[in-house]
Amino acid sequence: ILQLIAILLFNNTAADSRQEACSLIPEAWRFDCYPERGVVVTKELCEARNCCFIPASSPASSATRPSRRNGIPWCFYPSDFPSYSLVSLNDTSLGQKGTLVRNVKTYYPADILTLEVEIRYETNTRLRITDPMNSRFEVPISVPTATKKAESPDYIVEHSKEPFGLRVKRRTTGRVLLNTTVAPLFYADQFIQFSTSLTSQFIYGLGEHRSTFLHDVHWNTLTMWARDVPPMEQTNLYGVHPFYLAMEEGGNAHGFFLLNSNAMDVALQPAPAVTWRTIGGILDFYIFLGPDPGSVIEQYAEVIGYPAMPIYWALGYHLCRWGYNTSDSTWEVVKSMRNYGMPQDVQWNDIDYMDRFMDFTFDSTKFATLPDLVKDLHAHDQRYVMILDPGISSTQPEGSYWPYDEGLKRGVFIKDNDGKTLIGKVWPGLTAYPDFSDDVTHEWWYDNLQRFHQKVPFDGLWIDMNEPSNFLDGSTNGCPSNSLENPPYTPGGLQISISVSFSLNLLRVDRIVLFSSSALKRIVAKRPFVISRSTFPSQGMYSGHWLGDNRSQWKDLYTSIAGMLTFNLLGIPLVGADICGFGEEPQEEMCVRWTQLGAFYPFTRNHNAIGTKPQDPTAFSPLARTAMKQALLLRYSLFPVLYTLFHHAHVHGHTVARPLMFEFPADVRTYGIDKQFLWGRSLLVTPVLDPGVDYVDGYFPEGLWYDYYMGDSVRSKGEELRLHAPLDKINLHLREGSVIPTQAPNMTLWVSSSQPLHLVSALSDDGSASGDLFWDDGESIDTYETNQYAYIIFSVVQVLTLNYNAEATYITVETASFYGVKEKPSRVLVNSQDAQFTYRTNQVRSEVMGEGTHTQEIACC
Ligand SMILES: *[C@@H]1O[C@H](CO)[C@@H](O)[C@H](O)[C@H]1NC(C)=O
Ligand SMILES: *[C@@H]1O[C@H](CO)[C@@H](O)[C@H](O)[C@H]1NC(C)=O
Ligand SMILES: *[C@@H]1O[C@H](CO)[C@@H](O)[C@H](O)[C@H]1NC(C)=O
Ligand SMILES: *[C@@H]1O[C@H](CO)[C@@H](O)[C@H](O)[C@H]1NC(C)=O
Ligand SMILES: CC(=O)N[C@H]1CO[C@H](CO)[C@@H](O)[C@@H]1O
Repeated sequence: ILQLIAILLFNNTAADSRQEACSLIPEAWRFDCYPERGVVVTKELCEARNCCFIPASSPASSATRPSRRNGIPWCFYPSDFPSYSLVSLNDTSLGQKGTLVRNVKTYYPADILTLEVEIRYETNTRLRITDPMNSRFEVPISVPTATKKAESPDYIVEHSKEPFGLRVKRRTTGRVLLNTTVAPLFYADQFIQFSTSLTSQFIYGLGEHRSTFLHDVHWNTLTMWARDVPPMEQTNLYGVHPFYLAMEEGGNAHGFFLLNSNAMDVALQPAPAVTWRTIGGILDFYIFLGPDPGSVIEQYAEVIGYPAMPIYWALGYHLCRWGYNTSDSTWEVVKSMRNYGMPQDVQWNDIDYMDRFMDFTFDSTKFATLPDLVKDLHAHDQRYVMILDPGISSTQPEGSYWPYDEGLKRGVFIKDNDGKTLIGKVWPGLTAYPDFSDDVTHEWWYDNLQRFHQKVPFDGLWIDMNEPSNFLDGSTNGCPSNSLENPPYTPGGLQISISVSFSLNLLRVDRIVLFSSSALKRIVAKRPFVISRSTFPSQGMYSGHWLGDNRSQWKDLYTSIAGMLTFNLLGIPLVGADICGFGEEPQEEMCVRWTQLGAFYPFTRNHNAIGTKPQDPTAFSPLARTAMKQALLLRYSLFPVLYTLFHHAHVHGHTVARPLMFEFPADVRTYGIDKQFLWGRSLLVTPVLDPGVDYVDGYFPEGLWYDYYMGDSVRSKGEELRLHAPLDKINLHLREGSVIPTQAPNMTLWVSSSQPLHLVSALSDDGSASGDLFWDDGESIDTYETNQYAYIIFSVVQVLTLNYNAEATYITVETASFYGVKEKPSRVLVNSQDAQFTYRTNQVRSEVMGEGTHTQEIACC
């Protein structure tokens, strides 16, 4: 008996001290040991995992997360939870290679007990940590390979052996960018998990989600698994981008990229810390050292691939809707746009053009005049884009539908476990899905596009439903029952049909987009234009993106800015939301405000759902129409600026639509801003996002800012200013020290882009400014790579000087304006000759034409 009591006492003491150790872990640092959803985690369940159980004092608030209070997990890892240990570590030519061993199995099936880890010092600003030994699935995108260890890396890598953990520090500041010791590492066949502390609560990226630009770290789990669903909060959407940008103290920034395409959860918690939890693939990640936010994105682009240089008309105004119903009614809208002098470069069709929603067909009665419409568009220097979905109708009589018959013959369709063509369901009814991982499919896709192009000479492609979407749960045969279909852990707030989408989604690299882009390139022999709904890292090399099926609501107008900025971080700068909203009907005022903001989306398209009233600019009152026209003309006049920004995205990985924090990383007040943004470094856009107001509040970082229209200046100490914003105005400001090239706008970019330049210089206090222009024929492939482009650098130091390469001599400058000129100058000289000029307070405007075909120097002020 005595012995027994002693044992009981001893046990109690152990339990007590365990409990005490658990309670010492601060709430913000509790890493969830029971992330499975829909489970009420009891003490028994939790302790079966050897985890700490501390229920919150007040009852659980949410029915869907029954074991948390305000998100704080009740069941969390103790600090001595078993993990891997490092048993050897050797130097390699690129860094180090180590072996990790786990002695205690976890509660997930198929633990991988021995792992290798390779630490590659790839460049001074890029560290890669990967698993070199595995024979598991790896994402098939090509990434740069380093051949020798970086000589003076900006980072220091440290490790702990038992339990194994890695720490990465910034050399200059000692700041810990990564510390994986904060929670145990799991590496089972279908459950891989690791955590790290974060440098701050300022974390961005992790697309695609409907959220603010700055993520909330208060127990916020973001799921990634491409999925066809109208954007809602707290759920996985069309795109998968396991990348974040994080801020450090003092304005430094770094990036983290997990190269993994399986379904995953990314759980943020206020420590601040993050947990990555994926159900397949390998651990393979990068850290980018920046040190400023823009450099982080450049370093990320170097790995995933630089964005494509868009064909010029991609940057014009696009008009689309679902429910035009006939080619003639589509044509009517195009004509109406022309009648009102409304800029439009591209007309689109949604699925209505198809014969019973089948790819590579058009309805021969309702869309009989489609080929003529496309000819007419071309005759007006306009372009045509139509939708295509990956699903191919599988129910047509043999011999009547070439895409399916030929696809079967060539074996391009995905097969089920029994080797039969897997049949799902999309718009045309039952469908087969092409296997886009296969090169045979590539050629078949090209043949289909080529055959259709002979009937309807389209100019670009809109790829929809490529998550891929499937209206069935699984296939016509349901879902097979195996471990892939029933993983031990299922990421996601909503039930995900892992089933068939697993095999379709496994590759998760949108090869349909790659195939469409390369086929288009062969067919039209110009830069391909492809817009895709589903996205993955590296896709910016081939396509742009629209933000999906949003609604005509003020809130969606606002969240579109976050979506646009996030995709600029993710290497897909050609992005925009459906202007005026896709679902529901917009109020006129909102549609005007949305068109004004949309004029500053890198990709600007108005699109509307079926069964709703028309929302193209000509459908509104003269007042609204005029305001929309003004906004679009403004965009067209700024085309040289936008085109040059895309050049820098293509060549350097710069963002186009840019968060303020990128230009002012030392100013913490810019970190959360997602109601304003910049084009490049110097054009500040402050849209109205609320109904019934004629003003807008905007934050102006410290410095001198000029009203774009009038040249009036404001000097900000870093403060919020109230701006006048009547319905026909979007506020636009030029940052001091910038020169931007503009052109007289017209109804198509083809016409306006042949106009001479008007230069606007916004002088800084010391009278200096600079800017540049990239220019080429707008459509040939690889003009930069083959030196077929003009490039001009504008710089003002008392004199505005133009430095240009030989290809630029045909470009003419018509006028030049200078903002910030305090006194009226007595003369303005162009290439040493007196020129005409006007002066208004703060602004000199000078005629330049007539001084020869091109200009080298304008001496003003
Ligand atoms: C490191 O070197 C030791 C001794 O040569 C060897 O046993 C071990 O397997 C090596 N480890 C790795 C990860 O290559
Ligand atoms: C890393 O995390 C562990 C566990 O929380 C902590 O003990 C350690 O101090 C951290 N290391 C650094 C360098 O921050
Ligand atoms: C197109 O058809 C839909 C559904 O049949 C209808 O609701 C809509 O009004 C039609 N649109 C036009 C422009 O005729
Ligand atoms: C387009 O250019 C033509 C010819 O120069 C001009 O008459 C017309 O007014 C311009 N259109 C717009 C919308 O500025
Ligand atoms: C329903 C909804 O809001 N959808 C999208 C609309 O556009 C914004 C930004 O574009 C997206 O973030 C939303 O997810």
